[in-house]
Formats: sequence, structure tokens, C-alpha cells
Amino acid sequence: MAPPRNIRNLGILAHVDAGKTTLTEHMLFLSGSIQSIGRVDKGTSLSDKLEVERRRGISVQASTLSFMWRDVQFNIIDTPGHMDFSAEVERTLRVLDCAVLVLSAVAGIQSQTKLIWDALSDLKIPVLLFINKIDRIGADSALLIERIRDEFSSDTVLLNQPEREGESDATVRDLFDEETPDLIETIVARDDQLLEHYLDGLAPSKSALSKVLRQGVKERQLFPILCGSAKNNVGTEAVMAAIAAYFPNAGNDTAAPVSGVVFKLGNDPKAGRIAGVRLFTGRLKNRDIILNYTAGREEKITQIKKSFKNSYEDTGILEAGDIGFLCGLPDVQIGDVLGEPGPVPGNYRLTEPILSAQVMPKDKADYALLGEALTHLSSEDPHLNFQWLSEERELHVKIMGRIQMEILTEILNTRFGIDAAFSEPTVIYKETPVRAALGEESYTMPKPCWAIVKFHLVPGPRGSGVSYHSEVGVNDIKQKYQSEMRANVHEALKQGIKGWEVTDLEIVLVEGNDHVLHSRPGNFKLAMNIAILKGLTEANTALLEPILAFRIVAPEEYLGKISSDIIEMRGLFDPVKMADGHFALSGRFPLATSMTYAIRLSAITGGKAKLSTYFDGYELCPEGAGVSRAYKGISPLDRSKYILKMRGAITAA
Ligand SMILES: Nc1nc2c(ncn2[C@@H]2O[C@H](COP(=O)(O)OP(=O)(O)OP(=O)(O)O)[C@@H](O)[C@H]2O)c(=O)[nH]1
Ligand SMILES: [Mg+2]
Repeated sequence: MAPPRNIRNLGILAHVDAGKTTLTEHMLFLSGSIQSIGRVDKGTSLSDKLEVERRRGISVQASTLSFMWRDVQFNIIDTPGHMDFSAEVERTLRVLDCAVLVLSAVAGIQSQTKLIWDALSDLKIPVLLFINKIDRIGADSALLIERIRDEFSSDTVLLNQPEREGESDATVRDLFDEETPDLIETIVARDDQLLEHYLDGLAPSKSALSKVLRQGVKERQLFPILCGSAKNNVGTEAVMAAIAAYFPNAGNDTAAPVSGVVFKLGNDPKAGRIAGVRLFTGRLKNRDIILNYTAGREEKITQIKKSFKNSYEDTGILEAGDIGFLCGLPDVQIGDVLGEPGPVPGNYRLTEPILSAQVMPKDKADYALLGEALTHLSSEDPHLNFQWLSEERELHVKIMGRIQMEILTEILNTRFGIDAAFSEPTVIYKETPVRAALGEESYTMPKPCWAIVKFHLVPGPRGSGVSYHSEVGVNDIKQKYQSEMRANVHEALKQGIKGWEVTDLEIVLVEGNDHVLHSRPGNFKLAMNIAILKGLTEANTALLEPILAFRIVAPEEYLGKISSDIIEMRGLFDPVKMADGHFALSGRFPLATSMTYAIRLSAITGGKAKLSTYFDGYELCPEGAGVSRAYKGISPLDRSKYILKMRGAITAA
């Protein structure tokens, strides 16, 4: 029998432009997978394979690349750093066992870096930090390490150190090899026995140090830091060696039943839809029939591939711990669990789209084609939440920002051959009940129909989302109707009385009954939708607005102007930090008031300020500041028309 494989499922994560793709490219080269090193700036790197990625030198999609190095199999996922594409990072987080967080020695910690660090902490994923770009003027790894210790963790282990930092020929000194006292002391402090020996004057062996380090990394007690210059291939091999030596091996439980999750949908010109899958346990072969647990159906795998050098190659087999690509699942969706759900970790919510835009074809004749293309893109990126409003002939998507709109425009053009334009994006507000209230509905006419329901709506704490439960027994409302309502909660709250999704509330079914003869499937859903909107009218709702966390670094002389801008935008900030003639300001401001601030800031400071932001939750909107909108479609509050429409839909179905 073949020995168990040694697999690292590894994410390369960072803020935009930190050098993730460059690092990935060099690792591929060092592994012998490619014969020459591609360059992001020349559009020749392997992970930026989309046409728009190559032209713009920015990653838009997460790319999976597998290769062998020494006896270790690397499955690397190179993720995009721009906040507009955070959804790609989010989908990747579910399948990682370890991560390299890349930082730029020049740009330092950015908002996006902090967001990713927090996500990795929540998910307990071991991390190695790579401080890149030590060859650039202004590189200051010592300052950055101080900040990392301050803001992320003090349990860092510096494995190498830059020499001639800030010069184009900057290089590194291996501190582990040299066994410097600092390094030894950080590591032995984690192991009582080693520490005792060390204090007695006994130097620990390298392998003993490695062992403690490996254990510490796995348990997130220690975070190795390596410095380098990915572009000049400095420190890159040390990153690979550290990945192989200190990161955990993915499980090898091939004997257990199949359990996996779909984290990515790709399109191959030849093979059609390809599903990226992380297998946690079991083994899959070509032509295996598997249960799609989420969809509740069985499907036949036609071909299993792996992504070597970013082209898919047939392997015919996928084993526990590994990442592969399955063909033959035409209706599979992102997030679908294959086989047993037990070993699959939950989905992590990193971000959510906070802008909405309408997409319009330049040529009206492309309308249906555009709708289909957006349906397709929305299955690859469910955050787009594509809505096709057929009555209004409108196509709406949710997005993260303007760069994403530009990229989508290009993708629609190059991949689908459609010329399309986006409307000016608008802020997605939400609404929440102001006070507790009851909402009821008796839908008993015209027969046949019967659904009587009464809900108690109770406001919940900010960020709590929606919870639902029923206090009505199955003697009053049969289980199947109760299930119908439970499944309908999301739908019922899609549009509140101000036209936005309703959140942060508890819904309790407190009374109601069905009728042995007259109740029909769909009756309770209809009654629930009316009752909930009546309840919301009774409670009244307040608008919630998306808030961004920001970080601004700029020359001192702009502090007065910038801080007064932030106050004007209804923002708040933490105490200012000054260093080297610059200040750093962190805080939060509403999206609605800051949408064009990046451009304004650049104009004010002549491009000398850096602003980074990320979505940081919804907050109550001050009176008069938000925007309500009309209900799209026929509102359940327009009761008679709504009932007619719903009955029509039921007869039509
Ligand atoms: N001087 C210098 N430039 C680097 C280094 N690493 C990367 N770069 C440059 O930095 C830019 C961004 O590099 P990428 O590898 O695309 O960065 P990324 O993190 O993949 O960027 P996104 O995926 O778009 O977030 C490119 O112009 C690279 O050539 C380095 O070590 N030194
Ligand atoms: Mg990249």
C-alpha cells in the first residue's frame, strides 16, 4: 500500500498588491512545475489567468494550484486581495488547513489584513506571516513586526532577518540555522522540559526546536515570521520549507465514508462546469455515484481532475485531505455538501455585498442573453444575488464595490460577448422593527383555502440576524404547514415596509390553525407574508446602514482636514498614532457618506494618503439619513391584489 500522503491545503492571503501571486509563482517555479517565472505586470503569471487579471495585474479569482515539493503535496489557493473580491476569500476559508498571510514591508498592516487575521483566528487556522518587498525603498520590517506583535499576536517567532533592507539587492539571514538566542528562547519557553534544560545550560537540538515549533504553530500558540522579496526570489524557498516543516498534514482518513464540500465553480471550455471540492474523508473515483447531501439527490462523477499549473489534468481519483475538481455535476452549487455532512466545517461569513446596481445591455436585443449570463455568474458567486425582475424588465445584482463592477463588465464582454453597463451603485440598507408587535392574518376566503396565523415580532440586538420559532402545536397547525412557514422566513423578510430586507428580530408563531378540508399547500406562506408585513407596520421599522471600518495613513499636515472630513461624514475614530511625519487614523464611517472619499482624499493630499476600508456591520441610521424605497412587485399589504397574484402563481405552477 502507498504510504499516507503528506498534504498541505494552504491559502495565500493578504491585502491587495502585497505579492501573493508573485510568491505563488515562485513557489511553482521552485517546485519544478514551471520552467520560467511569470510576472504579474506582464500578464504571464499562472494564477492570474483571466484576461482581465492579466491586463490589470490584479487577482480577481482564487486560483488553486497543486504541486509536489520534496515529499509534500502543496494545494495552494492564491486569493485576490482587493476588498471587492472578498467573497472569493470567504469561499476559500472553508477548505484551508493553514495560511500564509503576506504583508508588504512598505505598506504595512491594512484594513483588509486585519479582517483576514480575525477570520483566521476565529477559524483557528495556523498562520505563517511573510513580510514581502524588503527590497523596496521605505521597507521597514522591524516596525512592521512591532505592529504585528501589537495588533495581532505577541507570540511570533522571527525565522529570518533582512539584510540591506530597502536596497534592490536586499537578502535574508536565516536565524533558525544560526540558532540565535532570541529564537531559541521564544521556542523553548513553550516546552517545560526544554526550558529547564536550557536554563541548565543545555542547548536544545534543532529537531527538538522544530518539534516544539510545529506543535506551537498547529495550536496557534506560535506564529512564524519570514521576510523576503518574492519578486527577487529571496526568502521564498524558506516559506516552502516552513510550510512543509511546521504546518499540519491534512487528514488521510480514506476508509471513512465520503465527506466533502464544493467551494468553487469553474468553467472549462472542454469539460463544462467543474466543481472544486475539498474532500475531508473517504475516496472518490471516476464514475462514482455520490450523494449531494445539500440538494438531496445522487449524482454521477464523470471525471476527477486536479489543477496542476492551473490547467486541469485527469487524475481519476480524489482522496481524503485533498482538493480536486469534479466534472459531471451540472446543477451543483457552491457550498453543496457531498456525502456525510459531519466532517465539513461551517461556512464563514467574511463579508457581504453592501451595494446594489442595475445591469443594462447596451443593445436591447441582448437582454435575455445578459439575464442568462448573470444567472451563470451568480451561481459561481452567490453573493451577486442576481435578481431578474421580469415585470420591470430589470436585472439587479449586489456588489462589493466599483472595481468589481468594472471587472464584471469586462467578464460579460470577454466571456459572454455582451456589451453591458452598470447603473450608479446604491447603498443596500436594511430595516429592523422599532418595538415588539403582533401581526395576524386570517386567509379563509375565497375557498378552497385556510390559514390563520398570528406572529409576535420582537426586536433583537444589533447583528443578531433573524430567529424563528413556533409556540403552536401540530394539533392546531400540521407539521407540513409549520415547515412551510419555517422555510419561508427569509422570503417573508426580503422586503419590509421601507422596501429593504428586515433583520435583527425574533419571530414567534403564537397562534393559528389549519382546516382539515380547506387548507392547501401555499396557504400558510401567503398568510405569513401578509401577517408579517402587518406586524412590521404595527411595530414600525428603522433603517440600518452599512458601516465601513477604515484606516488612513497620510502626512501630518493633513490631519486637521481629514479628521474634520470624517466627523462631517458622521464617522468616529480612535486616538491618532503619529510616526515619521505621518499619522495613522483608524475608525468607522457610514458607507453612504464615504462612497467617493477615496477620490476626494487623493485630490486633497495629492495622492499622498492611503485609505483602506472593509465592511464592519450594519448600524442604526440617524433619522432622515437613510433612503426608503417602494416595494418591488405587489406588496402583501395590498391584500386583495396580493392574494390574487399568489393564487395565480399557484394555479400557473
Ligand atoms: N519590489 C517588489 N515588488 C514586488 C514584490 N513582490 C511583488 N511585487 C510587485 O507588486 C505588485 C503586486 O504583486 P502581486 O503578486 O500581483 O500581488 P497580489 O498580492 O497577488 O495582488 P492581488 O492579487 O491583486 O491582491 C506587482 O507589481 C509585483 O511585481 C517584491 O518582493 N518586491
Ligand atoms: Mg494576486
